[in-house]
Amino acid sequence: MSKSDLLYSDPIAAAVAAADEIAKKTGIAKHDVALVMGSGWVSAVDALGVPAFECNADELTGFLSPAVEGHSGKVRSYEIDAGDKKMRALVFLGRTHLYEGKGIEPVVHGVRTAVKAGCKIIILTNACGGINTAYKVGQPVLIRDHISLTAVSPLSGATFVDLTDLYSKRIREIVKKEDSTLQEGVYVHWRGPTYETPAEILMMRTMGADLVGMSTVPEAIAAHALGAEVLGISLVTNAAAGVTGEKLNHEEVIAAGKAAADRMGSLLKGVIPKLL
Ligand code: 8IG
Repeated sequence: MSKSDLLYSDPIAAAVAAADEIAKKTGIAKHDVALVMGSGWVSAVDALGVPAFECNADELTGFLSPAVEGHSGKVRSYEIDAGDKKMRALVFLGRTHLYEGKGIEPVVHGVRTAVKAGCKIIILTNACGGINTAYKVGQPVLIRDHISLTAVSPLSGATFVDLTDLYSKRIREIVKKEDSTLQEGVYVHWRGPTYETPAEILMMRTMGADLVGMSTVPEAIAAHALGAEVLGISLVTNAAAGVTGEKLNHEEVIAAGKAAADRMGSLLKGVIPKLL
């Protein structure tokens, strides 16, 4: 059986296997918090200092090779000073998306691995389109809730999972204490790889959505189902289709991410020690 067969036949066993490999490679039995760095967020992680460990994600059971520019596909471990104690952060630089067409399992494998590696808190970052016309490009927004327009769940079987506090209110309050200018919004998950039409953006706004992107939602569900607390932060890197009349492009996303990296980095560095 190849390393990715296990991902599809028994995804939880694959996550346990990858978590064991991380513990062996890092020499750290248990990590505390995981961060998934989306497009534009990768350089924000520099604020956490020098990693204690780094490997390519595809050296671990179940991880696919990266597909998108700005997603380098590395797994890192950081030691974080949290007053009198030390925390261990597991960082994924890049993620797998539904639009890659490999199914839902690889999309949620990173967060499942993180929970099995001990992480009780999962921080999901992304770059997204702003539907809410009050948002500016370069603005971070805390995800308060989501709408799944893919309706693809990482879960199967008759276990019914409550999602009323999916994006932990406790953690959102901690983050807002760190930066009182932060707003909250509702994130819509769109499969992609096409962006929306202007008519679809109008539909989403009418439904009560503020942000739109192609990630985060399946990972939040998978992490929550395994008992972790979830924080979602979106960086608005473009106005959604039809909002300004401009066309959308990936270079704009990367540039807005680079411009906001310092602010996002110090936000994460400030927040992480207060989470446990
Ligand atoms: I960055 O406008 C980024 N990701 N669906 N729509 C969708 N995903 C995105 C967008 C956007 N911008």
